[in-house]
Amino acid sequence: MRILISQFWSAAARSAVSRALVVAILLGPVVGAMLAVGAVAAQDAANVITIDNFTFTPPELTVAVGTTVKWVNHDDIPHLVVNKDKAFRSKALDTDDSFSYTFASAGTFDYFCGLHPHMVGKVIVK
Ligand SMILES: [Cu+2]
Repeated sequence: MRILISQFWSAAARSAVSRALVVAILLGPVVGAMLAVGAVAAQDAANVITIDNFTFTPPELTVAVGTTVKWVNHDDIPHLVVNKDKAFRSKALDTDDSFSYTFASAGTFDYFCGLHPHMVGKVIVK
């Protein structure tokens, strides 16, 4: 096996082109995995509501039934996420804390901040 590998490498070393090819083959799965992780992160980002400067962004989010929505507080003061109809209620979220809720049924879910009720948002589940 060791001989096979060294033969492989000495053959690959003959030209920069084949070296590059070997690197590409070896890195392929790594790059693929990174792209896959990036895709998942992008998908998750679509279901994230950020709290910044006393504002929920986006103020209205439409998702499919079964989607988990995550709220992240970027303010340096605490906020809460409270559903008007009591389907969900977070604890006080400090800076960079998050709260997630999975919407198991369709409907319109109005919510507000339990500490600052003028902060409002809406999740529409279809
Ligand atoms: Cu608040």
